Amino acid sequence: MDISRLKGNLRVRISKYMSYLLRHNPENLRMDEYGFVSLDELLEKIREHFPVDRRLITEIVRGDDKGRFEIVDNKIRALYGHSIPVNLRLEEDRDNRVYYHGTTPNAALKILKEGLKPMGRRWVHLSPTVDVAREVGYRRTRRPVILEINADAARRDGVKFYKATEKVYLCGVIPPRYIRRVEG
Ligand code: HQG
Repeated sequence: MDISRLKGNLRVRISKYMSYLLRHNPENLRMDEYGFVSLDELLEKIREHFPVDRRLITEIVRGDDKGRFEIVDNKIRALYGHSIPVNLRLEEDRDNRVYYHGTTPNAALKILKEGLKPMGRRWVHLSPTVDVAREVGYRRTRRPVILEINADAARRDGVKFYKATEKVYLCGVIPPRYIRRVEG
């Protein structure tokens, strides 16, 4: 990846680089089947590009507004967003009766016809509230469309939803019959 193109302050750029390595391309890092790499190896790799120490990495992880990463023992992984195959072993969520998905008007039209698909990632990403979905949508458009997923009905038909973080839930393909437009 072209590190010089990463935008934001130092912490944001480091976080984006971590997301790149842990979600999409670990390069020479050894990653286990659950998506974890050694924190020391990651640190060494980030140091090739940024002046960091272990404390800064743990601060970035702890202070992350979306809980993007998880540190367990001396290992670190991304909790969502992967395009590479990993077995996250997340807990199934049976509490939320609906989820939301914020997207562009164009994508929303397609989704209502074909269903929600993971596209470039391993899983479809859903939000627990309209507000969170709106934030996700704002990444791509000034006028996000918010779709509601009827999780109760989908679960009855065998669909499973997994909690990645407080703000991100993951699932496989969602057929259009469980999806309706609620805003935008
Ligand atoms: C769309 C960020 C056409 C889908 C965010 C989305 C999130 C379809 C795009 C997390 C489609 C995929 C994930 C279909 C889905 N036809 N378009 N059938 N099905 N789409 O980035 O959910 O900051 O892979 O609506 O905040 O936008 O990186 O998914 O627009 O939490 O931590 O295809 O990534 O978090 O885009 O975002 P993405 P997403 P981070």
